[in-house]
Amino acid sequence: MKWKTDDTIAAIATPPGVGGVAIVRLSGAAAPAAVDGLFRPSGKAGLADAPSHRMLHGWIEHEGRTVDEVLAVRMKAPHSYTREEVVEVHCHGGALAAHTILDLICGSGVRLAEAGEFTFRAFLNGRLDLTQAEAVADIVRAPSRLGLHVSANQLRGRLHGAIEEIRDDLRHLAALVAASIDFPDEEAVTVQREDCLARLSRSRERLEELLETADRGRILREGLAVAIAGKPNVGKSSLLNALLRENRAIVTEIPGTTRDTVEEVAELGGLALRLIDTAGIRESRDRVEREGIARSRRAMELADLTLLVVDGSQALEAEDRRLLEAADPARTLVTVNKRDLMAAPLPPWIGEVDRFEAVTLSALTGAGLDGLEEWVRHWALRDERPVLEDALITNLRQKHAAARALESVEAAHKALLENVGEELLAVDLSRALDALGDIVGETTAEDLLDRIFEEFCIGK
Ligand SMILES: Nc1nc2c(ncn2[C@@H]2O[C@H](COP(=O)(O)OP(=O)(O)OP(=O)(O)O)[C@@H](O)[C@H]2O)c(=O)[nH]1
Ligand SMILES: [Mg+2]
Repeated sequence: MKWKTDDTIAAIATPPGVGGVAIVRLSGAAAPAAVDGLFRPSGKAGLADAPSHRMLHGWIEHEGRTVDEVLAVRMKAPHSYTREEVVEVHCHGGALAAHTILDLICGSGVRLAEAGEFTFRAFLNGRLDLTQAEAVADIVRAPSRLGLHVSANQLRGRLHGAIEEIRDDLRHLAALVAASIDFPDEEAVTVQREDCLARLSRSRERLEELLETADRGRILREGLAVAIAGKPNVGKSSLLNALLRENRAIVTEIPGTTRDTVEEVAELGGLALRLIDTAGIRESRDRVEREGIARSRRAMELADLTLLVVDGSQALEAEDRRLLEAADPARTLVTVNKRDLMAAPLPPWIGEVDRFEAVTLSALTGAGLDGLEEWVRHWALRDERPVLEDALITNLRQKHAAARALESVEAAHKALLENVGEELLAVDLSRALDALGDIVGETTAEDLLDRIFEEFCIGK
């Protein structure tokens, strides 16, 4: 591990800029003494004698000069975020007071914390598992109300708890298998075969359920990437503007107006949407336009969902048809635009696109926009309730590890059914347990841990 963990670290925990309060945070055995060296409490006790979690009022002084009026609080080990001695100094906001205090503290044998180092210590000292540490970073960056909700649940240990339940079953099995190998006469696995099969089935089902949540978990955490694509002049940029309720992208009656992709975030009922308006797709000789079109195609490939916009007041053209043929119905919504110009509620060609779900609307008047929004929200969340209250897999790291665990549980199940012997069963179980250990951070490789904690901000 790249970080030393037996020293005391300090950082400013609040964001830079002018504000009411800034917080300098320290963690490690030397924290109370380091602050006491500068702190003149207005009461009797300094931090060394202070009860845990009690705010003390006083002044930070250095060489006879007053630096700031502050509140200082000590959180005694192990009742702190890192489980170490933690001290926070709440001083006035703005850059100077906090920086001066941090400077003075670091002069007294304390070093500056790296990004994520407090949370890393919390993880190392067993205060948080890896899923909870990831949730801390996600809460700081949550793009939407639902994203925050999902991450807060994860911090409370929803995913951790779900993984631990599966591990308990598998550990129990692994112990039985080990006993059977050591004491073959007692035939522990044979005697308890039904129970073993039941535990493996339960673990498999639970892992399958968890893996099913992975895409929605990620979408809630990061937001849903939505490409708005189609041939030129069908109203893609108008739709972006309508969804944003703001004139963000240029709209004109000239086909080929949008040259480059335009990305903006909108919030839809608590869900973050990353909307990507794209250049209209057609054959073109213009070099700039061709590059724009290549970007449009890439945006469609990378998006979770594509709104394939078609002009409902016109016949389908070869360009529309090509796009429809290439689109994946599972993640494409045919968005029939310019409803205000249509003679009938549906365009005459609607039967030709019945592989897809479709909505009709007018980006110009806003009619039908709510129907589109409702559809998108439902597509992303399906039945919102159970999803939001459940344990969710929220990132690729967790998803890959869960998939590995499932594979090994399935192999173990097969091994038991086919009576291939306890040794092979033991291998499968130990692989499954390792994969689950990776999710919670017990068996995770050091360089991976380094990378995860590097993504945190300073002071967290
Ligand atoms: N009547 C009507 N006109 C619309 C509607 N949506 C867009 N338009 C008009 O269609 C023209 C093209 O709109 P844009 O939003 O620029 O179309 P686009 O698909 O982004 O076009 P490119 O960027 O060239 O690919 C403009 O004149 C819009 O005002 C609609 O729902 N009804
Ligand atoms: Mg456009």
